[in-house]
Amino acid sequence: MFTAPSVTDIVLQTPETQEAIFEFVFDDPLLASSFVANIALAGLTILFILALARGVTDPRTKLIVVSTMLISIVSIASYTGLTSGLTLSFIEMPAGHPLAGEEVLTMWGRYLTWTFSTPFILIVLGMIAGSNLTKILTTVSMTIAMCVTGLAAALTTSSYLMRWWWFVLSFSFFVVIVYTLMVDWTREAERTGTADIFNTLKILTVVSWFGYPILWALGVEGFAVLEVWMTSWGYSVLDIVSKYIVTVLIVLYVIEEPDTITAGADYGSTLKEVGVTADD
Ligand code: RET
Repeated sequence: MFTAPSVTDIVLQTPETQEAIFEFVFDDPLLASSFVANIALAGLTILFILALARGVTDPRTKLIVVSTMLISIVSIASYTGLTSGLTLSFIEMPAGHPLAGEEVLTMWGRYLTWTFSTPFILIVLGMIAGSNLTKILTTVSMTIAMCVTGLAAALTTSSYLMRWWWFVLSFSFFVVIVYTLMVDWTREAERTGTADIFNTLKILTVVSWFGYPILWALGVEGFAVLEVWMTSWGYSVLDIVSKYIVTVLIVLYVIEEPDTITAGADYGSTLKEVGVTADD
């Protein structure tokens, strides 16, 4: 039988306003600083790239440099979304979840924006390994699939089992990425002559990327062992390694324009022999 909702029901069911979430974030200095620190670091990384890569002339090197810059550009947008309360929500966890029935803060904007940042990381790593378009596009598709299914895992409130099923789907895409990095691109980097730098980047990437599903599982999205600010700082620290540290190492390597990276003046040109002229 239908019963009219009481005033308190309506108040409880009204979604938190963006302003209320914004205030919630800034009432928790640990949470707010985990966002703001990353905006600052992403900005510094962009300035670092601009300062160091100014003189780069080779088009393939430029493509790598621009891709590294896009990682931090996406990051600024991502953390601005979180800081402003736009990409955060309180959602009610389903039965079976350790916090079942409670409203928990989910930072779903993170999973959404990784969809746009992780492809650039993989494009750069694939190019440094000297891989081909097929493998680069495969890993890019896999990471997009991983992030979108990760987003679905975080936002599913109908069933605890379905949340973990999304997690399993997302993890299976992740396995393909790890395999490509550890096997295919490692072999290709040896052939290309970039094994030294590639192996360093690969270890930093694989180790830090494994941290993300671990945090998801331990944080409020999964077993809820960690508090929200801990999960948030965890992701922020992983971002520092997987994005800014990796970017700095890449830029320091490619600005010397070694033969292992460059591909000639007409690389990527869409017209025959046009690329050989200066492009500025
Ligand atoms: C999720 C949960 C579902 C299972 C898996 C995950 C993996 C996430 C990863 C994220 C990497 C993000 C990076 C961001 C940089 O901007 C979605 C947490 C496997 C690996 C590097």
